[in-house]
Amino acid sequence: MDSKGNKQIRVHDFNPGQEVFRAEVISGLRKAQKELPCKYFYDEHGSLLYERICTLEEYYVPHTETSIMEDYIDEMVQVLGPHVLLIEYGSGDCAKTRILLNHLCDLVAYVPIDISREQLLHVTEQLASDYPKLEVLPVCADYTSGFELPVPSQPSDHVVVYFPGSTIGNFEPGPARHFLEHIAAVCGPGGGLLIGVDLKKDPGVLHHAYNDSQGVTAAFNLNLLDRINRELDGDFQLESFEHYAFYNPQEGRVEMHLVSLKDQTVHLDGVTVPFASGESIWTESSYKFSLDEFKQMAAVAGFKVEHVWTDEQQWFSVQYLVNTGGTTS
Ligand code: AVJ
Repeated sequence: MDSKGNKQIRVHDFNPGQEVFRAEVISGLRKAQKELPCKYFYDEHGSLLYERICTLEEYYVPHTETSIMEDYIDEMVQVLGPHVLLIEYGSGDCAKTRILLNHLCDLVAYVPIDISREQLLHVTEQLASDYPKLEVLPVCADYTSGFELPVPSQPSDHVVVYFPGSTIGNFEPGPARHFLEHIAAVCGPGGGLLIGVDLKKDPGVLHHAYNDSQGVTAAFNLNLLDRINRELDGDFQLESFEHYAFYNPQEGRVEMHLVSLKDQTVHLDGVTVPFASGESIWTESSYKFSLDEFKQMAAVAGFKVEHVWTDEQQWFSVQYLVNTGGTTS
């Protein structure tokens, strides 16, 4: 407790830091197909823009996933079992997590992991006041690299990792499998993964979801260049780049790019990056799965699909996978 009687929040900090950001930006911009890691979208401003995307009707992911959670929460609680230690990868604003927190009454502790320190602190404060009895152990980390999990004060029956939003779709297929293997190790035998998985659907629906009429997704994409300008002393002219997103049916993914509108040279931190007119920086992939494709990938990582919940249109799925205790790869 501090002098005002507030609980002190201790964040376990494994944030990659500016050096790693700089190195990843420079190496990405030196590739033949220029690219930037999508995890860097989520600075303070980017996290706010992402929250705005999540309120758009066209971006069907959050409202579809939330309604699946609300419709089937009783079944989910049954399937997850008692005395769970809940770990969330990429907790963000924790909107969907609250549905779980409200219904998993004998939860042992909740470990939100996020790359955005500001948001993590803010959310932890809110949870502390809304769920005074719940032990919340925040971890600031890039969960694609290693970090240590905090130890809760009570023992748990098993670990459940929560990974909503179809963030798994932001990984390329190989890394996605490895990431699932890593989660299987974190869960241990008897543990499970509650995961949001976006499904293949009409490309027109996908197109509107990533090209919203208010331009919020475009602003979200362009904020990455603005962040590089601010944090790495870059001189990207934002008006000389354009948001471009499309569904690639061959690869089963939505790709987001930033296209250079002219021949130009950009500088950052002493590095010069040339752009030809029409050349793009690939900033995000968002893979869409069939239920069968996902089941196969999960199996290779050592998970068995225990339960699948979907919406009526079969646009999105929430799935509970259990660790079968040994990978088949
Ligand atoms: C929800 C983080 C997976 O790929 O759909 C939203 C983020 N990008 N609009 C997705 C995103 C563009 C996103 N994730």
